[in-house]
Amino acid sequence: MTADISMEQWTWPPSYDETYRPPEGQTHWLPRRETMPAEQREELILARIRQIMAYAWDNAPFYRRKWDEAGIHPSAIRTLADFEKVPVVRKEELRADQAAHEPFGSYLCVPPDEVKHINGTSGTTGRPTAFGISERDWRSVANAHARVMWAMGIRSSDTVLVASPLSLYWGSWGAYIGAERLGARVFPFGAGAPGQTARTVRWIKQMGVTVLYGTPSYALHLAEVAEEEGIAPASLGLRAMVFSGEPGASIPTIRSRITEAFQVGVYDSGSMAEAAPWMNLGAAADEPGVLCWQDLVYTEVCDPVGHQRLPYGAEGTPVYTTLERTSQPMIRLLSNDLTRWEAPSAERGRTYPFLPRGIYGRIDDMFTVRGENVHPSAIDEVIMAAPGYGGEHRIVISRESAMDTLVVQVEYDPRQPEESLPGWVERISGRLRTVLGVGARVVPVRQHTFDRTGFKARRVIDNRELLQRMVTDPPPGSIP
Ligand code: 8LH
Repeated sequence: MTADISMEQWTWPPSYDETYRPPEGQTHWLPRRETMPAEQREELILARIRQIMAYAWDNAPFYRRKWDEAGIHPSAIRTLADFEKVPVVRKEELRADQAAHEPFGSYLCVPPDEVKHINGTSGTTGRPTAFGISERDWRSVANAHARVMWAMGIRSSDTVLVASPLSLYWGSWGAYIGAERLGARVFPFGAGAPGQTARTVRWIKQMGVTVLYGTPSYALHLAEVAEEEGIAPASLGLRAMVFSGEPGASIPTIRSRITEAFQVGVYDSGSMAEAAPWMNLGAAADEPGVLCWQDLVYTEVCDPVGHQRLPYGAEGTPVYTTLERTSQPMIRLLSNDLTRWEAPSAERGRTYPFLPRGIYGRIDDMFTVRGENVHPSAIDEVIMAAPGYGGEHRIVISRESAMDTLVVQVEYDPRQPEESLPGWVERISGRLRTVLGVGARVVPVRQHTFDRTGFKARRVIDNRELLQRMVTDPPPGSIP
């Protein structure tokens, strides 16, 4: 076993043979690591966790402080059950730590001049968080994503168009470097600029693009635009679509709308940018659901309150531990997402746990519109700061003609003359777009349209089908 493992480069710190690529016909990129008995893999994962905790203890004041406070020393972690006692890391802690230790936080474990790539969050909840990525980690992510995309059937003969924003978003860059590593032709087209979708349609055809990476919402929009341009989506020649960033690819109604429109294979993927290689949750078959690629990022589906690992079959929130990151390792990062997991089964071709419905919601109140994470408090902040605000508002998320839309109904101060309203609406919309990174339709409504509350305001109305179904038809084992 040891010889096999070393052949497949199970080393810390990770180092990969960049010239390696399996024969085109081979199903697995690293057959041994992907198909070994899950218990054997868990032994290796435990050893790796101990190494990473010792590394973080030595190099990251953030972790040392945190674990000291909890009375935990890395040497005390002897089993994966022990590991469940390690306190989770919350995104807010990372943000606060970065603010106190500019620019990468005291969880950066390499000298700052070894940071060669920067990505980040959109910063809708306040201070944006920067991801400082060393060259070693960048290459590890490329190798990991190549492996997962290989399992999706992507090969060097493919042309992969990246149809998500190529700015701070780890999603786009992660797909780019993964596809590049496996030898495919890569087309970094991006998304989000005015008129860009019609151009995407034309370029797909012109360049013979075979694989598209993006969000499910964007794929549905693309289908609409293609139809408007008089081009049947199925005639574009795509054979696969790789999705991440939001629920959709594992949700049957959305998935079938995409497959019917484009006649493609659909592959879900994505955990969190902080946990990159975020394709650690990634499909290996053209069907709903994702595998947890445990030797890349150890995923525990946990009780959302106590953060202990739940038995297979249960619903909970994923907690991630990166096993290959040296610059900003994440050790028990809390996602606050919702999923249900199933035990590994060799019948799936890889011995990883499985999330049959992918990630299907969030525990907290954050929502995702067109691939952008939006926090209601960020909207509240903008609206309440607007001169002429009438005292209450509602945030309505709905699905209009296949795209998620965000409507903000805002009461206006009656002292404001009606004729000034269009300018007022425009100013708020512009501000929302800047802060959220996604457009919102602002609708002015008369003062006292909405009830006031003496307790907590419930301003978000989510009309999207998915969340409604979760309420009316909760899956077995749901959290009440
Ligand atoms: C998802 C999914 C999914 C992410 N199904 N919900 O795109 C992948 C990575 C880079 C990403 O989106 O990271 P980011 O921007 O940090 O957002 C993470 C959140 O996005 C995650 O907590 C989920 O709520 C959501 N998400 N991929 C359902 N395949």
